[in-house]
Amino acid sequence: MRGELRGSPRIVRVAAAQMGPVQASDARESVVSRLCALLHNAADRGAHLVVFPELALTTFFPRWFVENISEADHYYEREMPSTITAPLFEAARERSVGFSLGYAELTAAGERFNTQILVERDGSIVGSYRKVHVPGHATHEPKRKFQHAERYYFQPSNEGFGVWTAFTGRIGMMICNDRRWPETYREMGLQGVELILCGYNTPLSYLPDPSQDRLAGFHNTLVMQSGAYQNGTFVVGVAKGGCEEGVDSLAESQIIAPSGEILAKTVGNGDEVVVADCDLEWCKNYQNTLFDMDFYRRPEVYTRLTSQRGPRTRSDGSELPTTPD
Ligand code: CDV
Repeated sequence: MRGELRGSPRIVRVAAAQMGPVQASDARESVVSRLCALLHNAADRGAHLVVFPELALTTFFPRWFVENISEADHYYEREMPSTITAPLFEAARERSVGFSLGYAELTAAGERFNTQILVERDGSIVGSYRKVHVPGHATHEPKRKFQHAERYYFQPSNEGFGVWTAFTGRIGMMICNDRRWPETYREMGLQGVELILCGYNTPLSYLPDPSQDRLAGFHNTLVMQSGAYQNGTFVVGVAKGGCEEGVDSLAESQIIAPSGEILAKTVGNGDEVVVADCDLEWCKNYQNTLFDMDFYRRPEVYTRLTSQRGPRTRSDGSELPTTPD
């Protein structure tokens, strides 16, 4: 269904469907049942679109390193929908509710991506996004309490940030670490995005710099509220929170308006649904005034944004060597 929404033509009732932990021993079928229960809960509350977390079907397996990556193949999806995930697509069709879902993707060519899809209310996949900013490390770091080996398990996508016309608006996706980078939002802002969907798994303990631990919740809202306001778009951030395999992760799923205000936020760190009515017309208040990009932006003076990756100068003024691609 790609027609008008119930009620006002451009008000999308969005549900942030937060999940509590998924343990390694949890069968995929039981996780899909949990997702279906969350979707039905959202549908009962009149939602048009349900947003699930990053890597929603499995535990956050990059916390473990395996020498032979094929030992981790069972964490990846080779097709979507599959026999196991089909009930979620059927529930969506039956309730006429769309959804966005994050999962590990293993392509026929053997490529591994951290992926999120957008599914319309008729169960059809309208968009697929593969994570661009892949954090963590690519080799085993045995000194860590737990690994964050996303750069071993996933290749960074070169496809960039798509924006799809669906749910009567312009919908974009980003995954977890992407939300910390302003380029993510701007790439979509320049395509007229009105609603950005983001799943995340954010451990509360950031091993490279523990001084950031107490700020995990603050940084989460800081980046998503700024990205929303500076691009005049709704942002929906959805966590897989709670204690998963001994690692505590941030919850605090939230729906943010183009004004930067938080419209809804979860209170616990388990399976929980919060909803908000997102009037996509609200985006125009920002996109046609203060952030009228076509009128005010100065791309001719932003050349460094695409010509270099990081700073070229040290604090003493000396030049750094160029980082190879
Ligand atoms: N899954 C993630 O991308 N997690 C990252 C790490 C760095 C904690 C995040 O930005 O939240």
